Amino acid sequence: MYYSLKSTISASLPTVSLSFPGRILATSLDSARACQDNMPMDLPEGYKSGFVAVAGRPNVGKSTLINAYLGQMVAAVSPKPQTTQRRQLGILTTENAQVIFVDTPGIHEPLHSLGERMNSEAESSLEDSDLILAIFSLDVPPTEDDRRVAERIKEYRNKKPVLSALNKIDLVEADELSERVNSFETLLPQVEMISVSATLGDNRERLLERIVALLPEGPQYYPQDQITDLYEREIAVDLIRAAALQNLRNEVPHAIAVRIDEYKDRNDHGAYIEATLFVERESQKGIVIGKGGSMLKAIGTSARKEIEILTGRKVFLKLRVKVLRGWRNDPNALKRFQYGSDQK
Ligand SMILES: Nc1nc2c(ncn2[C@@H]2O[C@H](COP(=O)(O)OP(=O)(O)OP(=O)(O)O)[C@@H](O)[C@H]2O)c(=O)[nH]1
Ligand SMILES: [Mg+2]
Repeated sequence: MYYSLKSTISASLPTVSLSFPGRILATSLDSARACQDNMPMDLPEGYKSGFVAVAGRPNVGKSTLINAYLGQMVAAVSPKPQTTQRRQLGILTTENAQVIFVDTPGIHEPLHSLGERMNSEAESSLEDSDLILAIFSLDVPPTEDDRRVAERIKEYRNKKPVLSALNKIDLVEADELSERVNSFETLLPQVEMISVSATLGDNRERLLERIVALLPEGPQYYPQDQITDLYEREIAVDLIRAAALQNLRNEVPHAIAVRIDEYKDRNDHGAYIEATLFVERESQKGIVIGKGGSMLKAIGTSARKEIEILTGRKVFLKLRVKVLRGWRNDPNALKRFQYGSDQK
């Protein structure tokens, strides 16, 4: 089931979704565009729509901003970098516009094949989008990864509108603000930059107005109550991973992949989920399980709470841990965990 505001959307899905049972709605942004024939056409004149690639280094708040616009958590968020590992849509439909945010993995210096795939996933979203929203974070001066992001985005400046959000304005001292803003302005000269706080809401509305203003006129690509292109179980994978990121302190978290083994409805009110956390080494398995199973229990509890909020129903979640040596450099494993494999 796609996750939507109604959460029981299946009856109102467009015919196109039925031809991809169990799959992501749009395998590419172009195929989403091709869906438009199935959409209602009674839109006001001048209706705006399009795909907004939300790009930036890891941890700047891309997913947080998208969740804030949607008014609920559809994209996993955590204080650790590289939380988002694959492209995900966040679809905001208003009376005047349909803004399709494309949440992308943070662009960074890759250390393994998984990192390379994450970067290329982000890059293809830049290419396919109608508008690029470059996100930087004001809490620290520009980093190497910020420069990398700026260089990539510069290539598109003459091809499509580019807008930038300087996030986490709430974390900057007032007397440092203008100097900090300047340092980002020099990264992307001639690009309009708006300072925002994704969490507190400062300037969020203004940023959205500018996004809508820069989008082309167009149809509703998605039904108005659909808010993402991922299924509940795919979002659950991300939420379980984010819970592991939040609970584990050392380097283990990024070596974790999650596979859902069972996802069943339990009468009308609940869901039964079994999932496996794959780690790369035996020693990591011990850390993830924790003393007497305490860490795995903590991860399970926070993941279950998030999935319950997302789905609005009771969830029974059972987790186990297995070792899959070096999976981040194993093309077959990456394919199995669907990193970039079926979205290109
Ligand atoms: N104080 C403050 N924290 C924020 C703000 N926006 C995001 N954060 C925090 O920053 C951290 C990273 O947020 P994410 O949304 O996961 O960042 P991301 O850019 O999606 O990161 P990746 O998926 O790793 O690329 C989380 O702990 C958020 O709560 C903000 O405006 N102010
Ligand atoms: Mg993210």
